[in-house]
Amino acid sequence: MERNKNIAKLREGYLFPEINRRKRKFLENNPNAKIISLGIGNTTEPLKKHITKALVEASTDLGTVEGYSGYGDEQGLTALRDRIAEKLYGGIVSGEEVFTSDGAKCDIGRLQVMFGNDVSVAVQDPSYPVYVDGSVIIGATGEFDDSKKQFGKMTYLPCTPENGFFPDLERCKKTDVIYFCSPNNPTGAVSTKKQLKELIDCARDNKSIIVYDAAYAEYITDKKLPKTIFEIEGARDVALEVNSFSKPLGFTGVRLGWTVVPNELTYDGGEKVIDDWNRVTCTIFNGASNIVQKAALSALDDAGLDEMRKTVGFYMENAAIIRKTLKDVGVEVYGGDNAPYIWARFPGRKSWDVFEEILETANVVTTPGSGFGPAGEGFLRFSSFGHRKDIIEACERLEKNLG
Ligand code: PL4
Repeated sequence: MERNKNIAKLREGYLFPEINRRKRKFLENNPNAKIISLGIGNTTEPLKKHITKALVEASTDLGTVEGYSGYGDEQGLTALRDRIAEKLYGGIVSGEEVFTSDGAKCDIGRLQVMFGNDVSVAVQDPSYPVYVDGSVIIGATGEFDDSKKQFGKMTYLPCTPENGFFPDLERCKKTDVIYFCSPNNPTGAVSTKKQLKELIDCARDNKSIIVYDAAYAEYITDKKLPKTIFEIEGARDVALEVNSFSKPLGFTGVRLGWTVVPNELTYDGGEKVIDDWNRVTCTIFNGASNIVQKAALSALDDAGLDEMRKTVGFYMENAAIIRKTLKDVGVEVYGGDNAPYIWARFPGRKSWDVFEEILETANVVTTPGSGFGPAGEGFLRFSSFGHRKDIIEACERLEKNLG
């Protein structure tokens, strides 16, 4: 058979494996180099006691007649759906609107399958590559325009220091699906309530659906900033939200996320999106792990929530260290105060060139901003996920080599 033509349209490799490829190549030539990664946003700290105990207990239960369970509901464990709605959304969404899953990234892929390829799509530029690359795979983006470094049928919404990382919404007036991430990966910017209201009004006026990615919501410490789009009036009519335990709990390898689809969200013809999401979920997904879902219930009791705050607090201290180091050596930095990413500008330079230079001189891996979209050119993303000693050493090396 012939290869799916859309796969051939994907640019180079997927960003994160490409970073690992370059790191491996560097190590082949410099086998003694002690590389520290501030690149991929991958959690490093061990799970905390309360959640580990819950995972062990849930596993042990499976070895008993009374505790064994096979396939569960595709939509997720009812008790967990209810607890997410109560503890993380303060009851502004209902448990029936929460669908648990094996992660936010996987849900984004399934949402793309649900929307199909006959939709127009807008993304923040820069943005998490899955929104664009997943849309490419299903054939919703048109051809890649090399001169503009973007796909022809896709609307890119530049988010730069100059516009306070909030896009000009005039540009997405004719789009069906708008991917919007806050706290943002990679810029670390968090949209205000007022900005989200503008986005919601724009979506309502243009009959767009917002896919709101809140994977870093727990990193918001400023009480004035919204943790979920559903805090904003009108959101239930135009938005759905993907979220994840990966970053607040260290579940990157354990895998557990969820998507909230409000009952009011409909297509132009009045059909309910939640019904389609239910249908897609039941058809191509078999439910999140029963062990992990049972354990996640404990993550949302008082002791679990306290552990979650500590995990987030640890990585945010790392973020403060990285941010200060870069600032002190004169680099223009953004993010890192309500998000685990620091977005650093290197004027007049190509992102991959600065990536290579820092890899060679400081043996520190970063993520090149251009990998997140054309507006990311000239920037690097620094991730705060790392052991404290590695963060401190990486910062000492950066100070020496960038200073
Ligand atoms: C590397 C905005 C990281 N191989 O773990 P999940 O699937 O629940 O959540 C993934 C996710 C969803 N939404 C946003 C994200 O930033 C992420 C994770 N991104 C990064 O460094 O940007 C991990 C990337 C991983 C990947 O491709 O996702």
